[in-house]
Amino acid sequence: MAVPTMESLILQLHDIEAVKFGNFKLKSGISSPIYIDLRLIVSYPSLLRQISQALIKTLPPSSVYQVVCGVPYTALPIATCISVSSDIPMLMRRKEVKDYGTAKAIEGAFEPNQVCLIVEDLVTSGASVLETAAPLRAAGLKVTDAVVMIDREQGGRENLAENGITLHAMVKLSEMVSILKEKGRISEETQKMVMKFLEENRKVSVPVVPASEKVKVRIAYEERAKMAKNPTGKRLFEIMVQKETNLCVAADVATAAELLEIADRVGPEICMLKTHVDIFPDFTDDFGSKLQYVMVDRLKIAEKHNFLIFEDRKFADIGNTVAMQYEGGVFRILEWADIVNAHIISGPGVVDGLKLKGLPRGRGLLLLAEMSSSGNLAKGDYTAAAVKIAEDHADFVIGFISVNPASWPGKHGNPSLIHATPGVQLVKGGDSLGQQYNTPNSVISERGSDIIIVGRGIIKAANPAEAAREYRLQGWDAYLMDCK
Ligand code: S5P
Repeated sequence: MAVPTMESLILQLHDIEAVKFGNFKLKSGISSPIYIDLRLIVSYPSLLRQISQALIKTLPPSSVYQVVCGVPYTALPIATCISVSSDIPMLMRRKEVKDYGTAKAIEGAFEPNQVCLIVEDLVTSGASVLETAAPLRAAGLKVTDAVVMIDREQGGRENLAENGITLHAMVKLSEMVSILKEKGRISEETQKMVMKFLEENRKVSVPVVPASEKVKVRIAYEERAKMAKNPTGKRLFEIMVQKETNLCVAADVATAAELLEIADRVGPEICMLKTHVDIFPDFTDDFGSKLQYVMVDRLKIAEKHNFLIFEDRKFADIGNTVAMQYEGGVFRILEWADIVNAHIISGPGVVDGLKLKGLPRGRGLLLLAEMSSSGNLAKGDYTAAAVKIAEDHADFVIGFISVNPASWPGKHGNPSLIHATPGVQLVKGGDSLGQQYNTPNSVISERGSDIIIVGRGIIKAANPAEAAREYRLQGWDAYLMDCK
């Protein structure tokens, strides 16, 4: 079957009202004289088929790719058509990763290092293509090219190129508008309005953050290392700079042996390893001697890779009790954890109690100022109280567990204090027990945090070391972008 002409495709899109002219409010809040809704094409199978053929023809003949993946949702049927007609297998990226079932971000069969072509309907900033490329790359696939029906010419091509992806567009928005004008579908006035709109909105940055929400330019971590009053807080900033990482892995694995293994594998990528030692069956009284052995070994791994150990104990009792819990019991946390954390529900005494034991050893404390789980109560005045307690104990408190520090009054707050944020995966989503996930870029850039804490996104990945590397690169890039 002959490949349809561009002109005929555009006229058909106009016929079915997938392209409309008027005054439309876009998701970003701006008003646009043109609105494109390509979801409609599923109702016109012949047009869908023609578009898929035209997209394949858009690629240079030398293109080599072993799999295709559509950006959910609009491009899924287009990718399916390309896959079926060219006999090239398809992959699907889950838009939201749930924690039940296999919890995979990518569905389908593939081999590492295979080249995956991304298919998209419309590119504005390129953010959604990048959101699909990230989990594909984390799974070991190579993403070098994206093919798209319409390029809105608003910076997507450049943003993608910066991330190693060449954009191939079937048609540019300006070309499409001029064809519609030539064919008498729109007036010259409308054409001018659209062109003016395009000119005025030439560059949409990635990610699309409303200017009013954007956090101020950051103070570099090396500067903040100098400001830190606590030696562990200072060291943490220094390690982040030396290793170019703001990644903390939450090593919530089943046994101490697995913890040691994962620590060694992800060690080069992280500034901090977060543990929950009370998960491990070998960390009971019965396993006292073994515990000691594991502790010694673990410290060796931490030294080898230069990261800090953060036991996520979430102390919450009165000062006297937490001091005993910190030092004693089976776990003897004070002996080996550089950093612990505490809820402030019991008031500032919890910090006094932990400080009594921790400060002489040069340890540091993070306060839970916000939480990532849905329906949690750590907000408003509670968060403000955590900030006040931290300021009052800046010799021992090194920072916060926070979720959206950019929304706090005073935004980043005291730059000597660090923000670490859990609930991070490569795609937004949640688990079946209330956990809520944001992407590394959103956490660092939009939410103004310093450290991404990633658990299952890394430890459940087929290759945790590679996944850790991907998270590290994304977290670090987001930080560098904000420093500019
Ligand atoms: O609010 C919080 C605070 C913490 S420390 N929400 C959290 O999820 N955490 C911890 O971060 C949680 O205990 C777990 O160890 C990790 C998140 O793991 P993931 O598998 O959901 O990434």
